[in-house]
Amino acid sequence: MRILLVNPPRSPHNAILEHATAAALPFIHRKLVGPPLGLLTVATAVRHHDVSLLEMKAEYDLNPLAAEPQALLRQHLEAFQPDLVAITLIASEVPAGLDLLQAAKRWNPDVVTVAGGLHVTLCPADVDRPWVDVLCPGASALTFRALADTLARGGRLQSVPGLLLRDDGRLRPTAPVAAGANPATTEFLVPDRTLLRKWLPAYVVGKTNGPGTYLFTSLGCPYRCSFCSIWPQYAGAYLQREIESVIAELKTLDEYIAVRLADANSIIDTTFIDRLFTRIAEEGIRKIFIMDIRADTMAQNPRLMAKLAAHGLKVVICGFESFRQDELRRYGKALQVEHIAAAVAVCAANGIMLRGNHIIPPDYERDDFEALAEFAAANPVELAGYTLLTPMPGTALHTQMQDQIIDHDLAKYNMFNGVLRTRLPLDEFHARTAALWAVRRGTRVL
Ligand code: B12
Ligand code: SF4
Repeated sequence: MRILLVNPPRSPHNAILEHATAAALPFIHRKLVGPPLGLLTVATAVRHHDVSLLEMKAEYDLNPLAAEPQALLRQHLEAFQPDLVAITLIASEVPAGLDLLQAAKRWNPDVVTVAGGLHVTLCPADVDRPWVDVLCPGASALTFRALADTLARGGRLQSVPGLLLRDDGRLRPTAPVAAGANPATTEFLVPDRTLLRKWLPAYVVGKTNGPGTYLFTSLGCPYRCSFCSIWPQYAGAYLQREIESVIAELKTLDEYIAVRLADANSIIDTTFIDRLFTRIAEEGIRKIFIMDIRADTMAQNPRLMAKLAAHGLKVVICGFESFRQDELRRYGKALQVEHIAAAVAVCAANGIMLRGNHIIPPDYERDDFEALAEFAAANPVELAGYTLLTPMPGTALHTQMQDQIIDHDLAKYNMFNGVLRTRLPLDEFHARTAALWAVRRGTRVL
């Protein structure tokens, strides 16, 4: 089987960026690119076939001279002549991804088109198009292997569990996958990073002088924030890897200088992470680590944070979400506002760069923007982010706010576009959010 795996381009829609002043522009990330860990895991599962990766985020998003995505795909189709084209989809990349699968089908109607990833797991109906032959929801690398192997030997896909198959114009499920499969332990596959060699320079993080990569130590999250897609993706489960499996993977990452733990939450089990970093030290593994850590976890575990910093933790990404307790409650975010200031202090004390993200709800008025700007200036971090409360399809928030959605174009569901009815005029709402991006390190450059 010749299998082409496609990481689609980022959605170009960014209303915050469009409304930004020159002072805020440099801080709003537009071309943030990282290795597609899910697709690389899928690649490992089918490594015994002939596999090619088209990484459009590196190939297209970062290259102003690149051909348009459809033309790029066409070049790859001609050069590689795949039998199967598979794509990974998050919400905002669904429209572009569907167009690419349609182009593949037009190029050769015999090509089998497959969609997988987060959005396929949460909302398969959104991907139901006549030119999409198969959906692979869930952590489906091994399902995809069974699919490819079955096609290769001329078998019937109806015999492969875990698929949604187009049959007589409709998507029909095959048998469910066996219960108890665990993609973090028994079914863990080391992502095939060799497919990324060509794009390594695209993955240089910040001012480091080498590429970075991602690695997960856990999947899912035990918390239940209403706006979050991650716990619905794993049906509420939290799956942790084994420490020695993480160490073994880290030992394969010689060409990478930085490692971002792609966990929803890098620290749920403090004992696990403490032991992991003891082992990292014992093995002499030296990396710049980037981790997503909750503010309360940092506030309550200053000694652990100091230990992680001593062994390479340099950047923490943290969802502050709100500076108001009632808003946190509204989002189902089990966090105390005072933990934010404490987390800022813990990071400052340990030389850790903190990226804190605030969520802007649609009912914010001028006073609310002003109050948030004051809070952000009083709690300085290396880079503060301000994204819009977005009812991602498949989340509890989407169900709660359905009647307030004014824009259903999935390409805008990347947290940078207002899709809910706002109190302020939408242009002003975007402009005020954009202006907040200039509030950093305690300085207001408004
Ligand atoms: C790393 C990461 C990134 C990286 C790069 C990701 C990439 N693929 O290029 C960076 C930092 C660049 C990034 C950017 C963005 N991200 Co992001 N990101 C993540 C993060 C932290 C981890 C993803 C991951 O690697 N998971 C581990 C892998 C193994 O899982 P997986 O990808 O789901 O793949 C498995 C299955 O889904 C399935 N699968 C996946 N693809 C396919 C394809 C086929 C064919 C098959 C068969 C199976 C299959 O099998 C895989 C193996 O089990 C998640 C949050 C999280 N912890 O999950 C957010 C997350 C995916 N990102 C999100 C968002 C919104 C974005 C941005 C739009 C943010 C922004 N405003 O700029 C951008 C745009 C996307 C981009 N790529 O540039 C949201 C998506 C929400 C949604 N419902 O769409 C998430 C869930 C974060 C959140 N808090 O909500 N992101
Ligand atoms: S926002 Fe963070 S803490 Fe809340 S459910 Fe999602 S990953 Fe977990």
